[in-house]
Amino acid sequence: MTTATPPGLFTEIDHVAFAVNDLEAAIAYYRDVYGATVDHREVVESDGVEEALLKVAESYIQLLTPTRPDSPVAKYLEKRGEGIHHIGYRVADCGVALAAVKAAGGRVLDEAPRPGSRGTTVAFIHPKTTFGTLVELVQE
Ligand code: CMX
Ligand code: CO
Repeated sequence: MTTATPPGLFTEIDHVAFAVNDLEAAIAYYRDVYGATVDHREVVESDGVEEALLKVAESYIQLLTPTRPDSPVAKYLEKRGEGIHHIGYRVADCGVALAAVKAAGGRVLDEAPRPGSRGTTVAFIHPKTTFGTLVELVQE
């Protein structure tokens, strides 16, 4: 008799996010060197970021730059410099995934799912409880 493996919470990698000082320069670099083009641009005031999403197959590269000094991305650039800021994992239901993280003792940064960019529903998990990487749960 075989035991069915329960389905995982992550359905796909939604995006890999990079903190950059100069959004236009980063967009030009990805276009000129890799031929990657912007699929969507947005200012997310609640997060204090301007972002560009470059589509790669079914996932995105998310280039992020701060719009104000108290933005989480401004703090990141100041402290750690440019680099990978977070990973967005696509999930079928953000509320269900967030509840699973909480049940496992994870330190969540959002008590409930909230709006993200591109019309998504998201929740963040603190990097100190995810082996060092800020995690975003993304429901399309
Ligand atoms: N990745 C990994 N480690 C990070 C980090 C990141 N992105 N940001 C901060 N840290 C580390 C710091 O280096 C620091 O480590 P040490 O204590 O070892 O020095 C620690 O986490 C700081 O933790 P903190 O004081 O609790 O938090 P900060 O004020 O530095 O803020 C964080 C960090 C993750 C809580 C904050 O950035 C946050 O709430 N992020 C969620 C929202 C967000 O990032 N929005 C922008 C993206 C929006 C989008 O994707 O569209
Ligand atoms: Co993101």
